[in-house]
Amino acid sequence: MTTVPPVNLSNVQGDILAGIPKKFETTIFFNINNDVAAFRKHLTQVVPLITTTTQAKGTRDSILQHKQNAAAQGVQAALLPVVGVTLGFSQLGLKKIGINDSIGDPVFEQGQLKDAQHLGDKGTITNGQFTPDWLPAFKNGVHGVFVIAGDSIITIEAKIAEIKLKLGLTITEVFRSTGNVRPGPEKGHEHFGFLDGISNPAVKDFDTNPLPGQGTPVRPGIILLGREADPNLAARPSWAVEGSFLAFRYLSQLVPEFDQFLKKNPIPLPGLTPEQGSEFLGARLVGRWKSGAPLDLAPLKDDPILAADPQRNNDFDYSFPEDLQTQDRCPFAAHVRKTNPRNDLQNNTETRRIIRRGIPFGPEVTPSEAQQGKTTHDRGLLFRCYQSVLANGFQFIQVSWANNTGFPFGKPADQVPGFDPIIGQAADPASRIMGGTNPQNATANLGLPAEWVVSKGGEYFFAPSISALKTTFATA
Ligand code: N7H
Repeated sequence: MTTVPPVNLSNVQGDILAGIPKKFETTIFFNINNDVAAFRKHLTQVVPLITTTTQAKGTRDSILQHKQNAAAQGVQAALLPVVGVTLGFSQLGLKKIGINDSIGDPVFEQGQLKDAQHLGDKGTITNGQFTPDWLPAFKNGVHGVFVIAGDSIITIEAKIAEIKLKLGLTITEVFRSTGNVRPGPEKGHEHFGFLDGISNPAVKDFDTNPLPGQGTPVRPGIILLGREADPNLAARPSWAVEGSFLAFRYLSQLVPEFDQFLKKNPIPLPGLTPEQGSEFLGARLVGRWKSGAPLDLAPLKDDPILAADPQRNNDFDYSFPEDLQTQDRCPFAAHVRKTNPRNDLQNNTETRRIIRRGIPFGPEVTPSEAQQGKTTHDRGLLFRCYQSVLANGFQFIQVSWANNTGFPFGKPADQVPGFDPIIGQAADPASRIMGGTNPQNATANLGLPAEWVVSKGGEYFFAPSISALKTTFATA
């Protein structure tokens, strides 16, 4: 048996395992122009700008230290200027560069456009050909993506200018989108209002101190190609080792419409005001309260102190004695239960784990949108996640879990779990239902009249290791 070396953290891009600290983030999609040799030559100068895991972890540690110093002096910590860069290529990009050997992932190789219908994205069929309702940039295909994250737009723009100066006329920017952490008390919350970024798996060789609820760290090959437990280890070319697949999705969110739905359908529990019933319905759809407190630990009432405690806010697995067969605490189809069913699946879910990054985009809901219950400004989530096998990670979670009304399986026959109410996509919108939203009437189904998260496109990218960028992608 061959032994696979441990992960070299200076070789893996920083966004994958550590995440780059950010208040703002700009995603730039680009095409490589015809002089590919010039692109590869100029890329040599860009590689040193790509953030490694060691650097991203170092930045996180410095920020923590800086905050602790400020707290010790009783002052508010000023924002440290930080910026980090991630680079990925689509299959079209690999082809353009002239990298023709298979990377061992058919889903990546076909690209997201061909996967759109299978994912459940909406579109039209003309002469048997499906065209999704996507932004043009994603329908035409892009070669690569830069994600530039940092403390401010100014720092980010300066880094973009530096990258563009080095690449000169060898690329054309096709599309960009800038996201930001939401203001004030909404910091860290996505646009529906729920705290995000709480649960990601710990990864062996990187997370030496997993938090309660992260469980046994996943083996690195679940996220990184060519490392321990990569299911397609044998199929990987040497340049793919320590890279990861980045699934990007531009997801618009219909926030005023979502809020109206909650308002119209409060859960009628005795003692709850209509407002509290609506808030409870929101929590039942997501599986966490807006504060982040999980329903499995706080089933009837929000618990902001629990929500703010990283030692407790992820420490649950749906295995209270009554949990696996009832929806008393958390509906089977709640978003977080669908996308990480924890103990609902008796067999190990290690291969289904993904590392989520991403950031909200678009303005806050305006008073007139809120009043009319209608979106007039585009807002949502620039979603991305990392995994070593797309068919096990993002694609599987979306298609086989979120879109699948029967999942999680093995529940009481009279209680169909239903769609994931946040990201589930149905070919027939009339069939969108979710069970168990009312804990006192578990067999009742709630109709979900709309998909409040709308895919406007995306692409599958490969984020290579630093050494592969230097030796295979760039040329001196
Ligand atoms: Fe989800 N939301 O606000 O409702 N997600 N998500 N997601 N999501 C999570 O646990 C949300 C999307 C996962 O380990 C939280 O960090 C929204 C896609 C997974 O318990 C919240 C959108 C996919 C988890 C949201 C969106 C996933 C998760 C709780 C789109 C994959 C971890 C915070 C606009 C296909 C589950 C947290 C676990 C958590 C929301 C997209 C997957 C609040 C609004 C596309 C695996």
